[in-house]
Amino acid sequence: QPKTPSKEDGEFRDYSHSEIARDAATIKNSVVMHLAATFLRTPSNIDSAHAYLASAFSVRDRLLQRWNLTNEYHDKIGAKRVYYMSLEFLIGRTFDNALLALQLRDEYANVLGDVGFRLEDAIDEERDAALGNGGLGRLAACYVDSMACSNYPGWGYGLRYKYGMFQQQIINGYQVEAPDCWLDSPNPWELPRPDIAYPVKFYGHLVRDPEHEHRYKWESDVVYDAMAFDVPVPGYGTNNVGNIRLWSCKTNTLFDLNKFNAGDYQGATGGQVAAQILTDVLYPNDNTNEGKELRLRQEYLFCSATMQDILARFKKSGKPLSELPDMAAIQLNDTHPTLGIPEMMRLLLDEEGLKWDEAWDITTRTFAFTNHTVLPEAMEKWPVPMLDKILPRHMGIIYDINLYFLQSVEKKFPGDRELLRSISVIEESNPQQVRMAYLACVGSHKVNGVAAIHSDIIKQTIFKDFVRVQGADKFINKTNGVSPRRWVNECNPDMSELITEVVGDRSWVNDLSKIKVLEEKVDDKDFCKRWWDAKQKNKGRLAEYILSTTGIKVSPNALFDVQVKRIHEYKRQLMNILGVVYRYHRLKQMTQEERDKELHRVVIFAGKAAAGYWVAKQVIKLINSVAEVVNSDEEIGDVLKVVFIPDYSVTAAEYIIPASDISQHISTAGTEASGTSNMKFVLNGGIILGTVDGANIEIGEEIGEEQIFFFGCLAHEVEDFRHYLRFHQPKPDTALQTAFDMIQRNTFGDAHIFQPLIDAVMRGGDVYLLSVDFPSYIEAHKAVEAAYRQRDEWVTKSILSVSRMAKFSSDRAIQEYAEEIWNAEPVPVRGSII
Ligand code: 7GP
Repeated sequence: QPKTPSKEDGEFRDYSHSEIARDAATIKNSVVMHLAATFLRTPSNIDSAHAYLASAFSVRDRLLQRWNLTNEYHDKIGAKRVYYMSLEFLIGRTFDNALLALQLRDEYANVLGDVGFRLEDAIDEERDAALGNGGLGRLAACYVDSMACSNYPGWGYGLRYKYGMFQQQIINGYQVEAPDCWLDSPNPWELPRPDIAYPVKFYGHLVRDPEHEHRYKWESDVVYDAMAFDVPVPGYGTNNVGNIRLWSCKTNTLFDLNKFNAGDYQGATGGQVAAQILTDVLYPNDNTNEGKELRLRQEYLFCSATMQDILARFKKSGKPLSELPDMAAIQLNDTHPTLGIPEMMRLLLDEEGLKWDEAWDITTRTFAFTNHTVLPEAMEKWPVPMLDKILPRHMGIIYDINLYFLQSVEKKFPGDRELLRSISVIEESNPQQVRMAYLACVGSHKVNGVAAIHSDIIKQTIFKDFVRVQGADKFINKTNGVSPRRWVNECNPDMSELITEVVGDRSWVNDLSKIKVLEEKVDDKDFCKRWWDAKQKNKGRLAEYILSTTGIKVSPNALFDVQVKRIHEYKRQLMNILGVVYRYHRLKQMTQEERDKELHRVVIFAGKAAAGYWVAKQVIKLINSVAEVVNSDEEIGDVLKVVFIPDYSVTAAEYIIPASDISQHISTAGTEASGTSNMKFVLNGGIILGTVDGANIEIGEEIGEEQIFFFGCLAHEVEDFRHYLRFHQPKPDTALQTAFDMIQRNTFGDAHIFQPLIDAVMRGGDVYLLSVDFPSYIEAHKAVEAAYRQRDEWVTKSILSVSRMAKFSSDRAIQEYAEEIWNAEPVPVRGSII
């Protein structure tokens, strides 16, 4: 009688037996085998693209073996699974990450060397998986990375967009969007799973079950098949491999042979086209909501396939549905996957035949929800008529959820009609709208913000009434984090070597608290010099990247001043470039002798603007116009350079972030929920110039305020300033006025183009408070400059900062989620593979 394996019984199978050998000869054989059998090439007939592909496929074999073992193990011991649902996963490249995780980088470098290629060139052949816009999507990628590395049985769920984040070209200073055809070449990092597919219905009508109050049959002819693609997530230094399951719309069954036979060729493929478009494109909106019908259908396809998959996996365990919350935790990455809640209800009521209360209890104990923004323009709302037409059953369920919820509110606060109106999931506008954040909140047992200040703000604003009704305990904070694997170890090899030397080994990569010991090195002159040199080398690497992408030559000896993120009014790239204009003005007023004494500076921008976000696109044009004039001004030379690096991406960030001396995180206080690049910059030895906003605040608390340059008004002051500016003209200080004047004198080309940007400040109520914060912004820059001139102290700041950044590892964040929200435990796959 074979015994049933249990959690305690970790050794029930020795996984090391089936490990593919890791010796040089075996690896070489596998690369050569893939060259021949997967790509029809021989070692004497390859280019670096095939050198990359063959080695990537070989690495993938090793990863997939562990993928299988991990999932088999978790199934067998009945581990509780965590599902991170996100419409965005901004993964970037995988090859180098996988090599490091498997600790096979040197081995593959040698094999490639044998056939005449450099590993670095092979790595450069990989296209980014850019299935996300910005912070929210990259956070999801860091979180699945941490789940794998910390051995949580966690999966990501998302959509496999055929076209990811658009490619940004800069033409004549303007952003021009081109499609990101990232799947044009073979993608080693995804596995098509045609065996795993679920039907997803749209439209149609409902037939009520006369026997059961809450049971309906939903009939519709519009049914699409969502098919799974699995993306393995390498766990660093562990046997565990995570997974991101991405859905793609299957089209082959939709070919209409009858129409084809009748000669209607377009009609024959019409159904396929309609289905395909569902998972064709990522909506390029960051912190905005467009309310498009196609987007709603994407969201539902995603949610329905995911819920069906989760339930199917759970049902294999043979346990009763009431135990689902003990076996699965579902985290909603903002409101985009909120339809998962009514979809889970539909499956439990209509398909499984559960009673409402039972289904609702299971659902709310399984779901939790993360909010990522307080910007009103980002709040998802769907018109009731649209939802009712596309998803009639879900509209009915949402009405019922709301009805029972409002009844419970009425019981607690009898007669408070204003409260019922403001807390209702349905907004009484014309047409009525479903407030998705409210639905997500009602259907979840925990709601969290992403930095301390942000979690406080949501309790005082959008969820204020919910705190009253449901209690403050439901609303918690989970400060964001970033993966030390990608954002230090992979992107900054030289600094990583130094850290490893001080720690004694590379264990800090999975336990960032170990970097604390760096602090002891601040008085070690030799170490400080090597720290500085590592930064200089990174700056040299970025200078080359800038030259190759923009043609602009910059000196690594200048101060590198970086702002890279989505272009958005609240992030205030406009304030940055106006500061540059003012600096340019000052430099022009000086004599050559005075100028020679100035600190040389390279101001670096990168970031994409949503295709329909006109103001943001004008800001890009202004930056490029200023850059053109400043960079070609011979009087100015190397004293000031301005660079806009096109097509910002995860890979570009991996070059840019390790090379910054200072980086700017200058959102109007209270608007940036957290920010995550701020954490990456500091972890790479850069210093922050920022507002008292988002995670900047907690970074300051951790590293000490001497290590960070804060400026600007505080979040609690913003409302009063805005109120004042609604009725009064802003009073720009001389610096800001000077910048405006320079632009208006056509210094950077036709001033008309830029007038709307000035008007937004001077006539549009200055919503983002540029006129308020500009004077302290300029002062903060002066303080940065003075500090940078004291090289020793600067290096001390840099080392101290890094040593105190342990909190901002995504491993810490994931552990908190697991303990306080998911009630999930790490389940390391035993054996001795590594
Ligand atoms: C972003 C926030 O703007 C950023 O502050 C935060 O660090 C990041 O999420 C991760 O939590 N939000 C988005 O990217 C976004 O699109 C709207 O939010 C749903």
